[in-house]
Amino acid sequence: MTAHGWGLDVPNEIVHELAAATSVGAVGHVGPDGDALGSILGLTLAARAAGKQAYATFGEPFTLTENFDYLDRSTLVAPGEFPEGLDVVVACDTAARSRLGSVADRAETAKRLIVVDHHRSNGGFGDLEWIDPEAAATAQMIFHLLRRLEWPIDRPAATALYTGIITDTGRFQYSSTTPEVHHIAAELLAAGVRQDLVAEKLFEEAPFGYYRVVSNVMGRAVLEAEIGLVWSVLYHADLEEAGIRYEDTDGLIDLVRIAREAGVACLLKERDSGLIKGSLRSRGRIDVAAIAAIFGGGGHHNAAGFTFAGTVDEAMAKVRAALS
Ligand SMILES: [Mn+2]
Repeated sequence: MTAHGWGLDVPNEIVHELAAATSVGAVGHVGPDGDALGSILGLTLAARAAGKQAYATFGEPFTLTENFDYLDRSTLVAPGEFPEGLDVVVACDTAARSRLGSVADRAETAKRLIVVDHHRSNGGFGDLEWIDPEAAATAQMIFHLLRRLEWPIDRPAATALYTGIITDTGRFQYSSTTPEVHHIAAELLAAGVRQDLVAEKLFEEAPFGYYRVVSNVMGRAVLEAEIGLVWSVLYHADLEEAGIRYEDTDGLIDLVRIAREAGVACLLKERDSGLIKGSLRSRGRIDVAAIAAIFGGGGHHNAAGFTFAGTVDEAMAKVRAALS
């Protein structure tokens, strides 16, 4: 096997710090996706089962879509209730300190802050770091870490880790889906994950108002075939009209990006704060993390994001300039 032979590359120091800890925290990035949430819950549920005090959180806004209702969130606390001075806090799936949002200061009161992440752009912001861009999901790294620790991975923890893997691999579709990923998924299923229920909740359920939002966003999509770009915009008014929340729109980019004529897809989302959140996807030739970096954002080669203070036209002008 390569360096990715079944978790042999977990740094020993990180294993030792967690094994010795009495209290363990895990924090994910703001607006957590399945991987951030699955990683912090998987780690803390296993820590609690191993006899540790365990707390998970993420920065404000402290809200989650109902699609995650099937997850055991008994270790999850609001950012204001996340204890200070924990023995170890692990920042999961978080590419930069700023992505911790309102929980960053509290996380840093830990005796040891450990960063576990698979974003190539992660420059490290902890006392100890394990950054592996080859990992398909941070949850995959947490799985290896738990195996090394010999902490129990019961059904709730396995379900959380499975959630991270299935979301970050696009349901086992992306090139990051190695034989090892399937091997881990098999172990998680053996631990009792109900993959049929997970898939139904994550991918086959949305509020009815989502139909209108899809209709609006897909209806205003623009193809710029000469530069291989397809893009659209979600306006804040779309959400108000449909009566759904921003958190319910994570899957929109997967619809915008299907145009055969485009190698790159961009979805801009207007936030009520006046900022624009941009999501970028690539079919592989173009590194969209490099485009996101122009805006101060980051991510992966094929999937990246950024926040922009300006107008839709200004943001698209920068994306076009990067592509031309
Ligand atoms: Mn991830």
